[in-house]
Amino acid sequence: MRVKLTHKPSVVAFALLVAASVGLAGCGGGGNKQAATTPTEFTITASEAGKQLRLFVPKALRAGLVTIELTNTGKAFHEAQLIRLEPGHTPEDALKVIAAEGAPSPGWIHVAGGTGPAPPGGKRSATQRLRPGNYIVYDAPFQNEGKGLKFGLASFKVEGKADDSGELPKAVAKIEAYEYGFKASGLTVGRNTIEFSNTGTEPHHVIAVPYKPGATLAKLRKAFGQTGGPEPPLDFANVVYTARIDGGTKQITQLDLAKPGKYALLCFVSDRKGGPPHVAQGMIAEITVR
Ligand SMILES: [Cu+2]
Repeated sequence: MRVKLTHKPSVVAFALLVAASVGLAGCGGGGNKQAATTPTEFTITASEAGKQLRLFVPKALRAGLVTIELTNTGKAFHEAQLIRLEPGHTPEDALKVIAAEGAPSPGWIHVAGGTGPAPPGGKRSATQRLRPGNYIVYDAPFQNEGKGLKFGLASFKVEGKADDSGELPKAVAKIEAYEYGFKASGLTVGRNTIEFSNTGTEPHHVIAVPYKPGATLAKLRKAFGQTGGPEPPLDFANVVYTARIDGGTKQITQLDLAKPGKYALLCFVSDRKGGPPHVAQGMIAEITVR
């Protein structure tokens, strides 16, 4: 497996980030008093300071239906993976778990959606529920690999009581993830608004990658099913993906499919008990986009 979707965060980078954050002005925040059925807007702005990815995130919002809007004002890719931490656990604790990809995941850390990557100057949003708790936003897009960039990190609180009121917007295109596969329908070339649902019990995301000439589902299964196998015949220059969501949750978000043809849908997340990424357990599907 040569394709990695996480960075190994360095303790030094984190220390620098904390030091840099001390000088930050307040970034607004607070609850939104609109009707309970209207998603609360939660705006995240991302850029860079040199090689350091930077996130500007409100300090708090109320629980319930939320639209997370990521605006990339920088020159690199940015994403906003939300992670909920149970009381008594710090962002530093979470970074150690993130660094140990494939190791068992402790019970106090939960992937919680957010957005996949937005290109430089681009936007990405996700509408979903947020339950009360302490969250971090983690920004380490696959597209930035090998560029010497340091991941971005921010934290915020979701306040109030759990709120199940309101409904997610409707989406024509749907992708459902479960152990271990995908069901997809309604995807077309260009910008898709999708309902991404996780009907399993493990965390999942969906990565969509165009086939390279000569690729077949059988070749992909072989390439991803063994370590040190052949390079998967996929066009990773045109990869798009969603944030990771927990079992039993869903969100409305966007997936930009640049060109027509066959795509692989993949999941690189591991089970909470640890082990190989789901793609190595057969979590691959083929779709044809027109
Ligand atoms: Cu998965």
